Amino acid sequence: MASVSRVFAVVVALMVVMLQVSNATVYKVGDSAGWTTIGNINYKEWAATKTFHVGDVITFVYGAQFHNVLRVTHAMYRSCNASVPLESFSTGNDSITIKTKGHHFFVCGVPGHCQAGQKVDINVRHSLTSPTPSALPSPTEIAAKTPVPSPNMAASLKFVKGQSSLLGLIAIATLVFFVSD
Ligand SMILES: *[C@@H]1O[C@H](CO)[C@@H](O)[C@H](O)[C@H]1NC(C)=O
Ligand SMILES: *[C@@H]1O[C@H](CO)[C@@H](O)[C@H](O)[C@H]1NC(C)=O
Ligand SMILES: [Cu+2]
Repeated sequence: MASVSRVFAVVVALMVVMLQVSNATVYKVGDSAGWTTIGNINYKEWAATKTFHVGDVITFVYGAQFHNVLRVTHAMYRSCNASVPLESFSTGNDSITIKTKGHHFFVCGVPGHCQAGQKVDINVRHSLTSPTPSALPSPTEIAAKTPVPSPNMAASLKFVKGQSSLLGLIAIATLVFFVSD
């Protein structure tokens, strides 16, 4: 009987960890319109409706013969002068993982396009803020059912979020070790 509840606890903990690890959201810039000058897409408005987090993926989809993606400084973003970009992308389907908090400025480097509004500011205000899914028990609830001290459990789960899946696996391994003694 005890082993059944142990297995259940491990499975639930595993699901929580996996959910936390796979919490990264993929955002397609401009949604269905993509990265374009057609239709006067307001990328400022587009970005304003999103809450970006570290680990999220920003995807630019566009015709590679018409546009490109340049990561630039704030000054370059403001002045639309991308003559010396920090990074450049040109496949037409560029996925960029956001690794730090703060502003990430992107413009199209084709003459006139940035001026026409093909520029976006991805602002990550917080790194670890998405809520835990409410359908599942909270990490502290699980901790109460296992011999793992609860503050450490909650802290480690929070730490795992936004980190690599390797850390998730380490957390699972640690859990299994404690639960199966
Ligand atoms: C754009 O920036 C570069 C490097 O900062 C500078 O040399 C150039 O004069 C600028 N061009 C314009 C049009 O402001
Ligand atoms: C862009 O690449 C992703 C995989 O990285 C793929 O799933 C998606 O279908 C591609 N989109 C287009 C429009 O090519
Ligand atoms: Cu362009």
